[in-house]
Amino acid sequence: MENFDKAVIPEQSLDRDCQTLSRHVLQQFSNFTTEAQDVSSIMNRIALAAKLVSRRLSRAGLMAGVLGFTGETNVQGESVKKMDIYANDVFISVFKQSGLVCRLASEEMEKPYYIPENCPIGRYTLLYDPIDGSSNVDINLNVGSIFSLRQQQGDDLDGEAQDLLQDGDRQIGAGYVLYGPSTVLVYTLGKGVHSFILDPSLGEFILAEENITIPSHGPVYSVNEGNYWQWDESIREYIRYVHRHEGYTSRYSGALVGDFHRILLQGGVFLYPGTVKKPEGKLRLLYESAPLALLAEQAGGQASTGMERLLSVVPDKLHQRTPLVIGSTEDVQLVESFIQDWARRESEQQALV
Ligand code: AHM
Ligand code: MG
Repeated sequence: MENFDKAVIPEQSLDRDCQTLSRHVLQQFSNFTTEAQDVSSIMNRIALAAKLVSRRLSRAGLMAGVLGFTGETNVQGESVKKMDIYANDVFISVFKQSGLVCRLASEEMEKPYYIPENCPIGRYTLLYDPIDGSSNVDINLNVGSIFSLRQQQGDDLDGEAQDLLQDGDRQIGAGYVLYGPSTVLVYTLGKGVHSFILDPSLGEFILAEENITIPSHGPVYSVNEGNYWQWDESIREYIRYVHRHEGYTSRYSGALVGDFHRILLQGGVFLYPGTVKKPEGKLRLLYESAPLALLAEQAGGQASTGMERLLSVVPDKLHQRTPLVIGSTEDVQLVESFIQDWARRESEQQALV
């Protein structure tokens, strides 16, 4: 008979159970500095916002006023969902009176939201997409939130937030929350990529996997093929290539966070190229593509516009869009080779005219 008195608790699982997000964030810093404490507090607030959004999503179909559109259009010209507004406001409210961030910039707001009471001390700006993939909300499929943390530079007295118009290497940290069967938070502070799962019984994000690496190649290609008719010939050539070769499989959920998460864990490539209607693609650089690009690189993968490294792109405006090719190194490079070969052939032909 088993001796229950001497039950051995494996050390690894005890340690894992205790590894909360805030402890993990502090461990990313070598000293217990003000910066370490601030960033840890910011991550805690993001985690709180994620819990509030997760709770509302889990009961969305049971509550009035959660699903559907507000009837408004945002600065991007897109129809706004009630969940977009709720989640946008949640991020604002968790950072009010925090003394942590002075500005919040999001997909849902034309200009950054200033928190004047934080401004004398808040040295950071949070950029975020409160609900990514919001077309999935009403049908109970996965959605996400994306965030990016930058150091504020200068006083921004004119309220134009010009200092945000810099390349993606300026990000101090980035991550996303995936609201799926479980709620997962993935983040980087430039020292690897780590994932946490929300344990609803504890109300805590608990470490699931440290130092995640993207396989150098994967079978998945993730793209909205309904846009085929609007793509450049280079992208069509790439899609014909994967159709004609064994070993590829298509997965596209309509929510970037979910599609990226699959690729982070299993390898492959996600692309949202330019289209006839949207030559710069659909995805926004500062709070969608650049944070995921930082995660991709930190996990050993790549992110590109097709023509250049995504993290090197300097935007002209807050809501700038860029084409995005992201995921496993070999797969991103294959897509790039189609785009760049086509561009080279085009310019050679032009030179002949
Ligand atoms: P959103 O943040 O307004 O929801 O838009 C971004 C989403 C991405 O999550 C997703 O990859 C893409 O838009 C889907 O767009 P499409 O329906 O054109 O394929
Ligand atoms: Mg989005």
